[in-house]
Amino acid sequence: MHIRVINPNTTASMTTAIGACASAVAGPDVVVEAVSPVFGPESIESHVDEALAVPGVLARVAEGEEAGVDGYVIACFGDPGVHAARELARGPVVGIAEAGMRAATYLGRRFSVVTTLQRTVPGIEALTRSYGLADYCGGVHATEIGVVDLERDPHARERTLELARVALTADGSDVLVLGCAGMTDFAARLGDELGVPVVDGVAAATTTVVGLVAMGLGTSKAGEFAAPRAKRVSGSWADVDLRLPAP
Ligand code: 2AL
Repeated sequence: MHIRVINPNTTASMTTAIGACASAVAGPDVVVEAVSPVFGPESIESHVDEALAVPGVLARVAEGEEAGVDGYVIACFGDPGVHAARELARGPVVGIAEAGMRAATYLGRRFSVVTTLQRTVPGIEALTRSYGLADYCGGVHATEIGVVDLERDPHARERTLELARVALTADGSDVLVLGCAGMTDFAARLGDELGVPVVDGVAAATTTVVGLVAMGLGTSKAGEFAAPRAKRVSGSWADVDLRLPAP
C-alpha cells in the first residue's frame, strides 16, 4: 500500500516530522511518502494562505494518481483542498482536522482543540459544524504561537501544555485534539502529562486512510466527487500577483 501524506505548507522540516509520525502508525506494509507543494506559503494561518496552498496540494494529488498512490492525507488542520482533492483521487482523501476530531469522539464525551493563532479559531469552529461534530467540541483555543515557531520557540510545547490544561477544565472536556500538524511531535508527552487521550490528526488521518484502503474503499465517483468536467483554463500562475506584504 502506498500512502501520500501532503503537508500543504512548504516548510520542509515540518514535512519530515509529519512523515515520521505517519510512518510510525502506518504499519510495516505501508509505504508512506511525505511531500509538500512545489509552490505555496511556508505556513497556513489565514484564508489567503489556504487558497495559495491548494493548487500545489492538488498538483501533488494529480502526480500521485499517475504514480498509483492508494490514498492521501492532507496534513493541515484547515483541511485545505480536501474536497477538490477527492475529485482528482481514486482512493480516499482524509484531512487531519476531520480525522482528529472524529477519532476524539470515539475516546470521550467532549473534546477541546488547541491550535496556533486566534485568527484560525473561527475557521476550525466552522469545520466542527460542517462535519457535524460541533456538539462534541467543548472549545477551540489558541496559543498564539505561529506554525513555524512551533519548531523554533523552545517554550512552544510547554505553552501548549499549559493552555491545554486550562482548556480541558474550562470546557469540561476529556479528550484533547492537537489543532496543527506542526504539533505532531507533542502528542505522546502531552498525553502523559495531561492524563487524557491526546489526538494527533496526522496519526488519526493516516490510520483512517490505511484502514479504508485495506477495506478496498476509495472516493465515490458517483456524485459530487466525480472527476471535474474538462474545460479551458486560461492565463498563467506567473501573472497572478496578490500584492501581499513581503516577509
Ligand atoms: C496549520 C497546520 O496544521 N499547518 C499549517 O501550516 N497551519 N494549522 C493551523 N491551525 O495553524
